[in-house]
Order: sequence, then C-alpha cells, then structure tokens
Amino acid sequence: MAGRQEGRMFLGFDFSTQQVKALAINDALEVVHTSAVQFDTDLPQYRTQGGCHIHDDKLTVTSPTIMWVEALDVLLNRMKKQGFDFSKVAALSGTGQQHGSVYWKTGAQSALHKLESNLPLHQQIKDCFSIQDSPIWMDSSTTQQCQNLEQALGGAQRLADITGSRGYERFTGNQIAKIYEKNQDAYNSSERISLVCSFAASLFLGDYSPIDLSDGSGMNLLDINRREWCQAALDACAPDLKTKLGQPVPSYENLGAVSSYFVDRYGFSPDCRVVAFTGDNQGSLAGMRLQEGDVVLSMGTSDTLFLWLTTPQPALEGHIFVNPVDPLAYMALLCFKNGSLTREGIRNNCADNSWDKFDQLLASTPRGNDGNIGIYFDIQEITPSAVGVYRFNATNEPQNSFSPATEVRAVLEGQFLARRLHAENVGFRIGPDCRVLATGGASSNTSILQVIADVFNAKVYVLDVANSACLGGAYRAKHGLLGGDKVPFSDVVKSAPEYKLAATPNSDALQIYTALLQRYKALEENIAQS
Ligand code: 5FX
Repeated sequence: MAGRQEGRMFLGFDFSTQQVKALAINDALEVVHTSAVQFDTDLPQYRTQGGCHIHDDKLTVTSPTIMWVEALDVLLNRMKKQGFDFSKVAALSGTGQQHGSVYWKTGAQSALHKLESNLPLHQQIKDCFSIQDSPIWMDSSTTQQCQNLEQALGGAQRLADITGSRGYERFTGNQIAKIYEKNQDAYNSSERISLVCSFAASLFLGDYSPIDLSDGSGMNLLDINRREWCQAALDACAPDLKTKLGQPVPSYENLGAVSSYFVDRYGFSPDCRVVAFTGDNQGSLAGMRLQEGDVVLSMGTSDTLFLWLTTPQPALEGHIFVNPVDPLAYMALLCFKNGSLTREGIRNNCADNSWDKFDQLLASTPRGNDGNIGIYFDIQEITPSAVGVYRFNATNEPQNSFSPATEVRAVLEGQFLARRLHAENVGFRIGPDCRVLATGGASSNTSILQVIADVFNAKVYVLDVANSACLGGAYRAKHGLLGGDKVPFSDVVKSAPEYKLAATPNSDALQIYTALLQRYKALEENIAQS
C-alpha cells in the first residue's frame, strides 16, 4: 500500500457548533482514538446553549471565539491523560462549522509566533481578537447586506454564477460587511479574518493559516471558476479585505510543521505536518469518500444532499463549492428542511405510528403510485422556497386527500423526486455508474432505500460512518502529507471499509420515474411561483 508506515497516525479535528472532536486513524485507516469536548457542559462558564448565543433580535447568533480555543486546551489535555501518543501523528487536519468568522486583532500574529508551552493556549491569546463573539452559520441578520452584494454584482443569479451561491445571510462576506458597517473600529483593527476552520489550523501552525478554496466558497466572495477572490465582491463588502483574508489555497495544501508549542507541551513530533482545514460538509464528503458520479443522501431532521460535480450549474438554490479533494472538481450542497419529521408524520397518520405497517402500505401500491403525486412542505422549505401540502391525481387535478397507502408512497416518491430534480438543477447527471450513498436515520429502512434506488435509477449503498467530518479530516491529513494533487484522494482511501449494497433499481424504474419527474418538476415550479 502506497506510503504505509508502521505505527504512524493521522489526526482529524472537527470544530463544530456544539463541540470540538478529535479522531485518529492508523496507516491502515482504522479509527484508533476519538475524544470530544462539549461546549455547553464541559465549558459552562461561557453559558452557551447548543454552543452559541442567540441574541434578543433572534437573528444574530454568535459563539465566544476564545471558547473554541479553551475547548482545544481541554481536549488535548484529556487525550494526553488518556495516554494518546502524539509523537506518532504524521499529519493533522480538520474541519470547522462553515461560514463562521474570527477577527484577529493587530499584533495577534506575533502572539501566535511566541506561544509558551507552560501555559494553556486560551490564556495566551485571550486578547488577540478585535471581535470577541464570532458570528456563526446560524446567524440570519444580514438580509440587507445580501441585497447590497447581489445588486453590486449584477443580481442574484450573477452572484451565484461567480461565487456558487446567491446572497445568503450566513455567508461570511455578508457577515463581514455587517461588522464593517456597525463596528468600523473593530474592522479596522483586524489584521486578519479567518473562517472557523482556518482559525483552528492557525492555532496548530502558530501562524495564520490560509483559507482553503472549498470552505472559502461559502463566503459569497470567491470566484469558484477562477479559484481566487472576486475583487468586485470584496469591494462591495468592506475595504482592504483581500489583505485581511490572505491568499486562498487548495484544501489539501500541506501548510507546514506543527507549532513548537504542541511539540513541547504535548509531545507532537516536530515533523508533524498541518494540512489545510476545511468546512464540516467538505470534511464529510471526504469522510464518506465521495467520488465522481456519487450522491450522498443524508436523511435526518432535514435531508442533505452532497454531490460531486464536474460541470457545475450554479442556481438560485443550493450551493456550489470548490471540491475539497480534487483540484478540478466541485461539490454541491443542497438542504431540504422537510425530511424525517415529514415522513414520520405520514407514518403516524396513515400507519398507526408503525414502520412495519408503513412498509406494508408501501408494498401494496405500484411504483409511480398510479400517477398520484404528493408534495409535503409541512414547514417552510429551503429547496424550493415554498410551504404547504399539495396532492395531485394522474391528470394533475388537486386532491384534498389520498388513501393511506397512496399517501405513504406519495410522500416518499415526492421527496426523492425533489432530491433528484434539484440535484439535476445544479448540474448533476445520473450516469450508469452513479451510486447513491444513504446515511442518517432513514437509511436503515430498506423499503425507503428501494424507493430511492427506483427514483434515481441507481444502486443505493448504505454508509455507517460516525463522525464523518472528523474522519474526513484524518483522511485529508494523509492525502495532504502524500502530496495532495499529486496523489488521487481515492487512492489514499482505497483500503477503507466497503459500502454495503442495499437496493438496486427495478427494470421499469427508468421509464416510470423519468415521466413522473417531468410532471413533478412542473407541479413544484407552479407551487414555488405562487
Ligand atoms: C452549511 O452551509 C451550513 O451552514 C451548515 O451545515 C454548517 O456548516 C454547520 F456547521
């Protein structure tokens, strides 16, 4: 196996909304260690709920920046006490919640350069931030800034064409614009602005880490085609922003050796390399080993799709990011708010709260549901922007209700037709080798997986990857150490456990669902427009 060395390890960190996690793998890619620190319970002095503070306006959401640093102190101390052998770590990398931002005060870089190993990190850099509370991805207070940016760039679609997304409140450029407008002194006294992930990498480097191109795509500031900052977007948000952000780098960039602080305090090897950190969703893509032609369908409270794209088609929905493991590719992220709770609601109403009965009802109806189509947006949907429950018969006439059996099939077919439709809207094409990798709660229900296989006309595999973002960090650490773009990521993760084939499309699926998709598309467009 390429580059295998006995005993060495790779470490992945995840700075997520509620916790900081670490996961180590050995050279055979087996997980050998995991640890975590929860912000709410392990660091109660910061009084966070779910790792953040929701302000009185209910729109502004922040987390204390220094809490993330102290969490890392606690985490590494715990690992040390548990006997984790830091000297075996050949490279480390990691992820952070996307979009959040950190404002380093003038002079902070020199503080990072001279960290003293006898003191915890948080004591030494507590005065290094010009903004104490970092805006995070849950913040939605920047509608005005989004409108300004879209207008400055020539409209929402134009902004999406350049940066991969129309203006989104949580995207970092709009957050920076708000800080510049409301607190110019703090903005002017910031020598550097990091994303959560590049901030975390900076701690390990003892110097500012560049922003990686993939998480940098979640800012509404990066030209995803040219893979460099879009000057017009920077100018529309705040002055002198290019200097404060630094030059972006590929996500697999080997940034340098770990800071001597970690060598002296925890026993890391001075040769341990720090590979660029990226966003948590990008980390999950790596942890799930997505390849060209694959779709990850993560089914939880909301359903999320990750797509591997070669030719992206930015739209007014979803997000296109530069791919974190392949220098030429892209990834798309699509979020559907009506996921498991909607499926469970129909199970409760139509199948007496029982999945067994739900499965029996499903089996009693034909694929294509005799032409009946249901669209169930119990709560305001993101993709598309619409709300309400709609039922149509085979001739597109609205219906007030369906029989329980029709309703059960309608919710599944409607949801998965929507997932496929919106994947295709951002440039995904279902080829003969397409694999749907299902994960999350609903992936244990084989009847649901069969509907997915038929609607996508693709094989469905199940993935049981715990801590996928963190695991992705560890895989990426190895990829970066072995040379990033010189070695395909797929070669690096070849020996990871195989996926389990869970469902294969029926032979009539292509014909049935190609036709149904066209009808679903027209019906959903009508609903979204009205
Ligand atoms: C993606 O765009 C998001 O805002 C979230 O998934 C965050 O990354 C969660 F950490």
